[in-house]
Amino acid sequence: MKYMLNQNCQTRKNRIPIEKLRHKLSDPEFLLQKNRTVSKVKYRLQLIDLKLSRRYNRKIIQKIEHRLKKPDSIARKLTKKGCQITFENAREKLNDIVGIRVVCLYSDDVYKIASMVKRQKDFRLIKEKDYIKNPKKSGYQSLHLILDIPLSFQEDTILQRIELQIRTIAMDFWAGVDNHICYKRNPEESKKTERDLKNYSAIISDMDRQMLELRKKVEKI
Ligand code: 0O2
Repeated sequence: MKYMLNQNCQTRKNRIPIEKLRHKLSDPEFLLQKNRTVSKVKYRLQLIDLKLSRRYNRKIIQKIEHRLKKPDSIARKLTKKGCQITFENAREKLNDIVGIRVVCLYSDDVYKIASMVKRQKDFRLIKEKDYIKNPKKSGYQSLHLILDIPLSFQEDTILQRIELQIRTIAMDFWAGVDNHICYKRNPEESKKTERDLKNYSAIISDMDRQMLELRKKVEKI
């Protein structure tokens, strides 16, 4: 998905709503909830890694990282969806204000991790997007799980929406380069780069497949 809006979305019309958004996103209670959600999910992922690493006798999860979406990026996405730039719309319409990413070596590990995440009794799976089986037009590959994570305080439980991206190191490398040089830029500027990246995505997918075959051969020996 490409945006024609400028990178920071700071048109004169948007400046005030973005400033209001920025203010609400820096509210201590909001930040505490988001940080607690990230800690909770990371803790489960670390447990999943322990269990899988013991079962398969090798390290399964290579990297876990997270980010809170920045006000400019939220504004850009809401504008793209045709919504007004408000805190309420950000909470209701966006799944990825909290984004957590898990990176592993092999493509079959992606599904092992996803299956364990889906078995967490208190996590609610909202949507699954398999951009590995069906890569995006850009060539982007990753498995996305949209989840609701419960947070409890006294008698109340609130659900926190997150987007969990699970992918191989190769897919992560591709997405990193795409993010740097192509994603969210004016498509007219980068037609050739887009084509190149799409070709490299196919190469990366082939490389992932070959590495998996190699691992399976070695495991047989
Ligand atoms: P950033 O920088 O991560 O904040 P939806 O409302 O679910 O229909 P959404 O959320 O755009 O629409 O879903 P989608 O298309 O699954 O994309 C979610 C995220 O996946 C993006 O978030 C990117 O992180 C990543 N992504 C999707 N397509 C591409 C791509 O072509 N290249 C790269 N590098 N990453 C991609 P954001 O908010 O766009 O960006």
